[in-house]
Amino acid sequence: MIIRKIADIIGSEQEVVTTNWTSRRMLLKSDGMGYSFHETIIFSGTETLIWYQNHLEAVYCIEGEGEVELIPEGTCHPIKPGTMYALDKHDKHYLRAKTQMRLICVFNPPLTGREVHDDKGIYALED
Ligand code: 9YT
Repeated sequence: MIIRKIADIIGSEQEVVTTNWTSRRMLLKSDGMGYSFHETIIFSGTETLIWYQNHLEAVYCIEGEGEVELIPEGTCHPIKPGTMYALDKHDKHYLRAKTQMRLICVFNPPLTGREVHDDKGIYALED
């Protein structure tokens, strides 16, 4: 069994901080679960271009408000506590945070640890 506490992840190698968000990566590829599991904080007022061409991601909002806009369709979906979205088709989108948002995120294949978006919003596959 693996037991981890968010307080031990914050500020460690398993937290990745960017301009728009911070990602506390609680389970990674090396843990052997077949997925990675993160708590992500999206900073208030930010807009992030995301296009996970190499990963599937499910996102569950537990705090804050924002929206997802699909590209190029322009369809917008409000995100608030209790809403989950799953990027089952490698959907390109903008994630906008009206307030700070706390999201629980699961990635398949699992992240290895230090991934950040490239200029197209993609996480590279590290192997
Ligand atoms: C919702 C989303 O994908 N935000 C970007 C960060 C990502 N969740 C991560 O690496 O934890």
